[in-house]
Amino acid sequence: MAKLDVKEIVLREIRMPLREAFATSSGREEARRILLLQLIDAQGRESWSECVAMTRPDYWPETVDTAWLALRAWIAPLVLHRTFAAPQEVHLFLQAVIRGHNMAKAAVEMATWDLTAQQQQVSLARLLGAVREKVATGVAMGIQPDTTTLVQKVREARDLGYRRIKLKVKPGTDIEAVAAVREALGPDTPLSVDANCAYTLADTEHLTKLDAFDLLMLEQPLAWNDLTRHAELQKALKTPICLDESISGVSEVEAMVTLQSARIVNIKPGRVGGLTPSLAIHDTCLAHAIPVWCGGMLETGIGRAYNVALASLPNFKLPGDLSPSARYWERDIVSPEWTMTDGLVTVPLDRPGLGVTVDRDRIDDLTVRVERVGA
Ligand code: OSB
Ligand code: MG
Repeated sequence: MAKLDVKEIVLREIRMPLREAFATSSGREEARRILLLQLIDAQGRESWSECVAMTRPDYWPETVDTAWLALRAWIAPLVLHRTFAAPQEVHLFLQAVIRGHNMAKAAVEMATWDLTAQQQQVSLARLLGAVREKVATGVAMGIQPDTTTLVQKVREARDLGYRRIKLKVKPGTDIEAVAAVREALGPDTPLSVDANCAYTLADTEHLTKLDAFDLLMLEQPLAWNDLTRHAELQKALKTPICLDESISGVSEVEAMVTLQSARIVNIKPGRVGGLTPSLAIHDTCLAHAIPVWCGGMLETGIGRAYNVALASLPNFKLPGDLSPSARYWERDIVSPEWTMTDGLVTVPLDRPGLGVTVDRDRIDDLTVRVERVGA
């Protein structure tokens, strides 16, 4: 078996304006600062990955700048001076020696999966255990200035074929907005809401009003570090709670199951520290009959490739936040760009590695800083 022998890690920051600003209960993003990695191994093979940390710590504690520091100062030096038998070993090692910094660790760990797929001449999806050639896609709709605009955007998204519509909500922009959207969509379109931690248990009675709209789920209503209160809230609600920010690994999933804090899990490989813990969460949830879906972080086509591969696994039973490139970007940094037909994205099963080619010229044009570690 080939070994993982990474000789150089290149950190690169690019800036990409979003086609449309994305507002949540906790922040607003107009242009993405994106940290990209290149890992180069002893044979000269190369893998690109994307660190999903954002500009500000309003979704998650890490940011582009803290991830850059963690990668340069601690993670890259540790990985560069060792040989690993497999990506799982990279994860175990990083997990053992560094607390937190999951998004920074994930960027390295995920690239080692791609390197392994390239060594074995298989697609990343097949290496992970793909069972489907197309994955269902939902759209995440940011908070809009008014309900009329929201309803119009939701109609457009539905007409594009999305298999599920998710609305960002916050106190004051919730029940009425959901009622208007449900009315416009009719009863058959799967609809969900995401609160990004904006409520407290004092809002329980208010949130029970959501039960009238047959929502697929209420995503992360309460604080990220509060499984106990989520269990209290879930007892009072018919609508299934889904956890996003609260799940940073298998142990939170186990606690969630014990406490009955939620019935659905959102997996973002960046948030949990990579694809190895994503697979472990996937399997744990499957064993407890808890469906999972793949979340999004407004990724470029590079991050999207990893998410699409992951979403091809059996327990990804609900549509993911896997919008095609054109939803976010004027022009993506991969070719072919990610597209969606009839609400489905095709999993590249038959190309080695990620299944897309990185557009280096485009990346060079967008780059604002580069740092090489280990060259
Ligand atoms: O809570 O799921 C979230 C985007 C950035 C940060 C957090 C979240 C999101 C999304 C997904 O809702 C948007 C997307 O990538 O399509
Ligand atoms: Mg979320």
